[in-house]
Amino acid sequence: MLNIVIFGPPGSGKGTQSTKIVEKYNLIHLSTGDLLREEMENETPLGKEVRQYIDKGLLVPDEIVLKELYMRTSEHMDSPGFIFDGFPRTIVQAESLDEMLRKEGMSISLVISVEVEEEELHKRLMGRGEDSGRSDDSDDIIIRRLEVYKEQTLPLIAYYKKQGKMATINGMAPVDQVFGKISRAIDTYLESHKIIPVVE
Ligand code: B4P
Repeated sequence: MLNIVIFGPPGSGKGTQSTKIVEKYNLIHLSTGDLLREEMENETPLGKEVRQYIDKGLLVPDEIVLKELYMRTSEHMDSPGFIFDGFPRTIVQAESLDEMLRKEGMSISLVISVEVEEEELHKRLMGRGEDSGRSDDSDDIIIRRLEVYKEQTLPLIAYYKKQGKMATINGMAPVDQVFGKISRAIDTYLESHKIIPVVE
């Protein structure tokens, strides 16, 4: 199995690149952001609860995200692998993911960290806000999300570096160029572990 975590600050292009990775490597895409937004759009009780956090630029509590993620992961255990997009975002989430995979005889293969300068992140998210109308893509909320990223999510870099799983990619380039670099990192991993990707 090929299990990839795509990691980076808000607006670094995790969702954009995940779509391309899924197409090329035939993985199951699990975006906690998309799952939570789906609940919000459907106005479920869970959706109403998570909106309070997302609209303030805060992380949704670990127990909610973990429950949602486990449910979706368990539906696809026979797949060639997963791309975890925007998850984990805290050390608790990372430890729980490792534990969940371990119980299934699996582990994280590779963590792709996409690095983008803060000014560019702000510009991209403001641009997306204009097109998508996403409630968390407004000026002050973007600033809060970037602060939350630094406080709660950045420590994961050390966590995964210690495991020797981190590939750092410069995300300050057009989408296809960033994808080229990500593909090379994944292909290098596959070659060195003698894994043949499942392509349909
Ligand atoms: P997410 O849905 O994960 O969204 P994101 O981090 O804002 O965006 P992403 O990095 O995927 O950027 P994208 O490709 O769209 O999280 C939203 C919220 O959900 C969080 O703030 C949190 O509240 C909650 N949440 C989610 N997961 C959670 C968890 N695990 N725990 C707790 N809470 C959680 O790209 C952004 C824009 O840039 C787009 O407009 C795109 O077109 C553009 N772009 C992308 N790549 C580009 C490039 N190379 N050049 C120029 N523009 C580019």
